[in-house]
Amino acid sequence: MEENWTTEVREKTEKHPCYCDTAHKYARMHIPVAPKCNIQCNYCNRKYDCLNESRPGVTSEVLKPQEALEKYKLVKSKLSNLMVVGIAGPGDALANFEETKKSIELIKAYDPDVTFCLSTNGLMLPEYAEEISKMGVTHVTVTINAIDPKIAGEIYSKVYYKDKIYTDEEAGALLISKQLLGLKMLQELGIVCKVNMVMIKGLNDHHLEAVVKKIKDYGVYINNIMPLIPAEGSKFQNMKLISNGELNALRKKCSINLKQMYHCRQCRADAIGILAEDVSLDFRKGSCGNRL
Ligand code: CLF
Ligand code: SF4
Repeated sequence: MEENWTTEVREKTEKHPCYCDTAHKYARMHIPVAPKCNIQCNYCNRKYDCLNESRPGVTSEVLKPQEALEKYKLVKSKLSNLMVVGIAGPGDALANFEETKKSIELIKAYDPDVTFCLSTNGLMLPEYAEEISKMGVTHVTVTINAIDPKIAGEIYSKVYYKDKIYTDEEAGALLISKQLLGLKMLQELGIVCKVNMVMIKGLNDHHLEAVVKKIKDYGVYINNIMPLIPAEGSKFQNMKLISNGELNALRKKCSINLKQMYHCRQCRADAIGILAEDVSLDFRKGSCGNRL
């Protein structure tokens, strides 16, 4: 809820290119420090040395926290409009909590004013919400694709939680309960929340409106419905595509309940720059800053 935000959080939101549709001139930098994941989404295929694909889960490299700091210093020296450091994989930010925490601490010590943004499937949010708030994270994205455990069970094949593996509906129910509790905690902590959703034809496309209605009560600030990218090698690689018309019709319907994001670029885990132009190529190993 916006009434829980501090002035600083409010100002940072106005300069966050994913949370504010008039902030497109500001840049974000993803630091790919989180390779592991604690669930298996059927649409996911992570690639760690991928140069030519642009979608979530791919990166040309995985960085250690110290390397992320060095890269941050370089990017900051070249991009005066850099406002946000995001951790968006290539796995899950909270399934790699030590690396996420260390990276934020190092960058925060170097640049206390930068906005920290995390993206997570939400499984570990109840465990870490308070700590990430103390670390200075002000913006968190949770990807929620269903609130019906049966539908969720068809989207996630496995959930790994506290040394146990959950599958099917049980996996779906566990993940949903953690996501909703996590959202509630974030809201109470004054963290700005975005919920991303992957729209999957024939699976959750008719269910997402109900998801949006549900999360509205959890103080979510903005909703980002994205079309499934059927990644090669993933279980959903042959799924039918959602058309732009279908996507925008759903967004329009959902906008009655929640502010919608229309400018997502479904970016890589190492994306850098303004949303309209990923310049991460300029900062990849062996080419750092060459084109700038
Ligand atoms: Fe990165 Fe995500 Fe933060 Fe933005 S991306 S962690 S909220 S700083 Fe943005 Fe990229 Fe869309 Fe994500 S355009 S995929 S919504
Ligand atoms: Fe892949 Fe993200 Fe799903 Fe993990 S949460 S399996 S990284 S899409």
